[in-house]
Amino acid sequence: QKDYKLWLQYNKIQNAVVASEYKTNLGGIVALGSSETSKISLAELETGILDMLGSKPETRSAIKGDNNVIVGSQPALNSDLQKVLASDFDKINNEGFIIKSISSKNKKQIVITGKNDVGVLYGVYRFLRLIQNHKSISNLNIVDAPKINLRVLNHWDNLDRTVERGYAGFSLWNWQKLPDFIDQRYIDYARANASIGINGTVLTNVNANALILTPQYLEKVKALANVFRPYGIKVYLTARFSAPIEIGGLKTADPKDTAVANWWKEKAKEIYNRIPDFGGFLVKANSEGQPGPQNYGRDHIDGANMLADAVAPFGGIIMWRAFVYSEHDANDRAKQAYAEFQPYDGKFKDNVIVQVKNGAIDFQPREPFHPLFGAMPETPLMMEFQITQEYLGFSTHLVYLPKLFQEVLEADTYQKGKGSTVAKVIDGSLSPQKLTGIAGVSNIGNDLNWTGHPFAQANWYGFGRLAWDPYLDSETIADEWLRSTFSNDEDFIKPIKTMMITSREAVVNYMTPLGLHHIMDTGHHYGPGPWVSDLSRPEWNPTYYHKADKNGIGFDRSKTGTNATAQYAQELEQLFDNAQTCPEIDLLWFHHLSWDYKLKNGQTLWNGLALKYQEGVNQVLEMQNTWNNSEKYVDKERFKEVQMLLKIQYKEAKWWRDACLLYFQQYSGKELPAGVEPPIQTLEYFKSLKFPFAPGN
Ligand code: BDP
Repeated sequence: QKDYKLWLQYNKIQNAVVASEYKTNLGGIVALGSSETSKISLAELETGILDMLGSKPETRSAIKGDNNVIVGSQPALNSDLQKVLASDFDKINNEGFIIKSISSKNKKQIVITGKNDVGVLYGVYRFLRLIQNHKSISNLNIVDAPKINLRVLNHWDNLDRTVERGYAGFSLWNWQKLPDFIDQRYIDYARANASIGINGTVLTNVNANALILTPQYLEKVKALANVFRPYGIKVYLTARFSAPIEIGGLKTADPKDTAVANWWKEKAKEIYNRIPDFGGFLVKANSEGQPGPQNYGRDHIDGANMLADAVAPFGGIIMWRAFVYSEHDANDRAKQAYAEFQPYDGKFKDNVIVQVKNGAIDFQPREPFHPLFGAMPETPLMMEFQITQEYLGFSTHLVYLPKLFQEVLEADTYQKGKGSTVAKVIDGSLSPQKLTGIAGVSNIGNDLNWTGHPFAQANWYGFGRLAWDPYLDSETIADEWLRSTFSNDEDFIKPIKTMMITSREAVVNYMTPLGLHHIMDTGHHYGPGPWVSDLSRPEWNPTYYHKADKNGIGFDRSKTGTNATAQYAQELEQLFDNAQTCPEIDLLWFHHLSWDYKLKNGQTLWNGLALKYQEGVNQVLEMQNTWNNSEKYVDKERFKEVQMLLKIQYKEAKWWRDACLLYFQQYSGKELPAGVEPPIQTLEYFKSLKFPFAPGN
């Protein structure tokens, strides 16, 4: 099946001119090094070239003749090569690589190297991608290295193999059969991740189960770590804060209790005995009912630092999440993480990194960047994106997320003046940090195509690419992905790339335009539910977020409201505070405005909102047309799949539009403007729809 191969299709190159350049340059392979990782590099290069060119280059044991690809790490290169590449090596870190055409003794060669074997492996994947994308390899000079240290997937996978917010089947980890049975999928998973530079995986759900820390499960984790290691991937686990009680037999999990601290120290030792390169723990504490230090009157610093001490002797780290909000603070959920964490700046141990979601609420189709970015200069902050589409149509809707990720990374925090982008916060260039990191909540499951929607593979791919280089353009990433996954035909690439890029704004338009947020139906977060108002916690209700009434709509977070704007740098505070200067994409995030409020284009807010919903629907229709025109470039199976999914997306975009507009219309009391299609069903009908078995709940 084609989609199983992800972006590593290695399609046979049909264009003879293109192929001949490659054949000329790829006379032989000289592979230096004998580690597991080196073997993977060589095997990948051989299959990649064989599949794409139809013949395998000669394997040469020494550099003989010309047109060789020399693959090996810096220490494995001969002294001549080391000298020639010395200044390039100075430019890269441990995971970087160099791909360079060189002439030595009048002989042309291509060298793929790095400081260690994993760097070389990354170089091999980059090199193969050049060929996949039909780029010239005649005169190469690529020196590249990741800008962020920790590039990790967060699997919200439970031990029973269900996946929280997972829409691509069950968990890949077959705990029942581990450690003795190694599913080929584990290897294919590691390979796919290595090909985009992902170097860590948190195997378990942030809503953690302490059992994973018992010896029986640690044996299984060790087996996975052994599979992933040669691909440069470290394993991490989530630590349930109450584990000392649940599996340790202690009476408390108080971080200031010596027995508790010792229990974690022993646990760390036990883990590192099995997995010497274990990455560390990811912790969700005192958040949505998870236990944490506050259960014992302690704070996040006490909790994080106690765990940090346990893993520090082994080089481990703690990723401590800042996703906290309390039901007892009715004021504004968007302010709570900042209010609680900002004062902790500079107080965590060196091996703690604080993991912050991209926005202050929760992975919405659009949120302004989280105000903590740039506001904790003395603390390493790690970005948390959600690759799985909890609030963006699951694996049914085509939404190209790198566009969203890029918007956040490019956002200017102004914390050190203009140009203080979020990307610079997380790569440690704004305020130097030893630890830097980025996490993506995985969208991977055991579906044959890994991610449910064939185009959701692009979100996994794009996350990896941006984790490597947060300054990349999402359009360039889409281009690479399409060429590697489908076809190099320009007549295919151009429209489909546009379709991908548009898809992000389309979902915002048909779900939550103009800054609306969290109006998804309860629990599953799939369809619209702006009417929901009866949940036990106020901030779980959509009505809490849109605040529609006859006077208008939107959440006043300006200084006349909750003053959440004050959590941003002054430049932004001023900008956001005033509805006239607030970017319209975030208007109702920051302001409650009357239905007659005039938008920049002269439309009333009601008309503008309605037209945005319609625009979203139109955009999906356009996406459908674009895809239908691409039939001749795509294999039957994937073509059909995407076609069916887009059809559902179109139907559901209309559902969103109709349900939301009918609901808001009760308050605005106004007619739909010209250009907005009349709803097909009644509000009562939309309210009656229930989804008790929606996946991932
Ligand atoms: C929310 C999800 C919930 C997660 C939580 C988290 O609805 O399933 O457990 O975030 O990130 O988006 O901890």
